[in-house]
Amino acid sequence: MTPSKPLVDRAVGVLRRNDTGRFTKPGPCVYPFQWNWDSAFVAIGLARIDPERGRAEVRSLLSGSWMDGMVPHMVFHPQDVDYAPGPELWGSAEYAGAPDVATSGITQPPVLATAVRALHEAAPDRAFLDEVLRAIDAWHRWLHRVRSLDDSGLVAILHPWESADNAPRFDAALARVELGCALSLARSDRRHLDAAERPTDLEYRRYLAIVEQLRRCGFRPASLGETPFAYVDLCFNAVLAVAESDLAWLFGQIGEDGKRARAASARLHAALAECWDDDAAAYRQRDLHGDEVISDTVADLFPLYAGVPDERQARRLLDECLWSPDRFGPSPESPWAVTTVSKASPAFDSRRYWRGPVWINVNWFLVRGLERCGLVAEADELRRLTLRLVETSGFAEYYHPSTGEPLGSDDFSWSAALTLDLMS
Ligand code: 2M8
Repeated sequence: MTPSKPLVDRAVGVLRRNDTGRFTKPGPCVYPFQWNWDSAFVAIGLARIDPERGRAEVRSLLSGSWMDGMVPHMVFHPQDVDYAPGPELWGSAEYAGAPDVATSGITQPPVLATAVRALHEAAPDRAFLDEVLRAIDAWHRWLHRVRSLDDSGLVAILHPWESADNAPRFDAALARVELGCALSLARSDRRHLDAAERPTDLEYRRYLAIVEQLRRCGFRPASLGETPFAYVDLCFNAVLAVAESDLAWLFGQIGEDGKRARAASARLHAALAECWDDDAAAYRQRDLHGDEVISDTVADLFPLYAGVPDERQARRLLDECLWSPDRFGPSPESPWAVTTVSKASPAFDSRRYWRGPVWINVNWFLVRGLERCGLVAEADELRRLTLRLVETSGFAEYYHPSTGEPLGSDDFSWSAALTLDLMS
């Protein structure tokens, strides 16, 4: 593909403007701190234009690592900014093993190893690998140690903020979370964005109630069954499967065999394959306190990203779900894909955050997945559609699937960064 110069320049401009010098803000006003997978996506984009700056992004994220290995979902580098709920929600300084910088007490999908691989492929730097691989390995080990459910290798998320916030697949599990939370419901997002594009106050009260309960056990529950919210998210697990395989590859680059990571990836791969539902042509999700279900959200398709489906399954997943005009794919009335929730689902909402709009990171994962499963022409088609969307509507946080209207934050870093990767 021939890169269109202005789009590249515009994407680079967004990353430069959101660069605080130490880390890249996800968005100019709404998201002024450092988020975990946002920084990984940013580093994937920076690999294409400025690998040295990409390495700095990784370093600053890892400066928030906890002693036990967790890389938190947010790092609150000291700044005077308008953001709530901020560091006081988490009170990380009160907990043994927290870093000097204030952070959240939960994590996010581990895209980081994949970002480090992208940086290394763009500009090999052995010293950098020596510097960061142990910390990433410690994070992955932490996930298996602290978040494993059973021998399957699948891990649980303990908060919707560890994946796609208000996605309908979390509704039933979230509804079981008891309210009665003492924490204040201050929300800076409402000062910048339309309420119809964000989670509701009731969802926020439950998010805070989970944090309040997690704080009581120092964010490390003795048993996952006793936590207010625990969910086997296929997006998170597919990301981990790929990250483990990328980490094994990176260890190979420094002459180590990466055996643990390779085995973990293979185990996750096999466990994800077991989630296939042949009637639905998609994968089943599991709430720890409920039954396995087809959630009708795009996460049901995420094992594709890890190359899990066989040829027949990948074709069916594509035809019956991902590219189906009535489900997640483009249709004459709704030409922008992939929707984050099936259009056939009663929960579908074309404006509200993770409940329907199109997200660039989701499309990026799916392009990689289609390629991994040998559906190269289909990957190209999704890549073209995604680039047309950013060309038409700019680097929004998310997009209305019928009109392409930009929604959420403007000048969104990961939309710009992943555009750079999709164009290369
Ligand atoms: C969103 O999450 C934050 C809370 O962590 C929010 O809702 O305000 C999510 O889209 C999350 O995936 C993302 O990392 C973060 C920053 O872009 O925003």
